[in-house]
Amino acid sequence: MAHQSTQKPDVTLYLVTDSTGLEESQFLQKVESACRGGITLLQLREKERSGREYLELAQKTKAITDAYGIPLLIDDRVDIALAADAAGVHLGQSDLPLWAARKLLGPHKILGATAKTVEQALKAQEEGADYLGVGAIFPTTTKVVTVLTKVETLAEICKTVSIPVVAIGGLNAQRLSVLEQVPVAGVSVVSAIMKAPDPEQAAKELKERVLELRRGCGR
Ligand code: TZP
Ligand code: MG
Repeated sequence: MAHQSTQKPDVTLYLVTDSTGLEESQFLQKVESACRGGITLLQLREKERSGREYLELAQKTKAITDAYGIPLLIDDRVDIALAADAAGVHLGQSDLPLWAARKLLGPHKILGATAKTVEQALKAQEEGADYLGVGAIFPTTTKVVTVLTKVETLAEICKTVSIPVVAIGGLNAQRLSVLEQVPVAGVSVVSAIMKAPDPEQAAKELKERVLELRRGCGR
């Protein structure tokens, strides 16, 4: 059995970024606004940049998240995470296997994994994942290849694993009510913050809602 990281990420409100259609300065402003609004974790998610561009944006993003004490994770790319000295990576089912990522990253970095079934969730936990992203719970307008995950499956995963589980996909403040009674550790969003007119305010509202939900489950 692989080991989880020595770091325990706070996944309460987890922003996954999308810089599509934004000038770099606009993007970084949104990131900073979300940080002010109280996000607890940030994943830089870039699918179309070269390695060099991805690293440059990671360094600029990290300058902001560091100032707010928010860990920065990198989607897909262990090399970029290491070069930028990010807090860790998020890996999907077709990225590097978790054991290989852990081997490269060492014991202190955060390893997140996508899981859509109880089997995948258990395997990821076994391989040392520190948290699981589960979804898409609702159809999403963010560019992603994904299938929907039932709320019942999400609940089953939460009951089965001991690492934190985060719901993702089409979630916003209104839709969070589907998670009442589902013991998720947190919620992950892209559009609800990145496309909000005021990301700071959107993050504040979402965080309040997530904390309320968790209290509803006695956590
Ligand atoms: N993985 C599953 S759904 C999704 C990812 C990266 C995108 C979620 O984006 P949004 O805008 O919060 O629906
Ligand atoms: Mg991936």
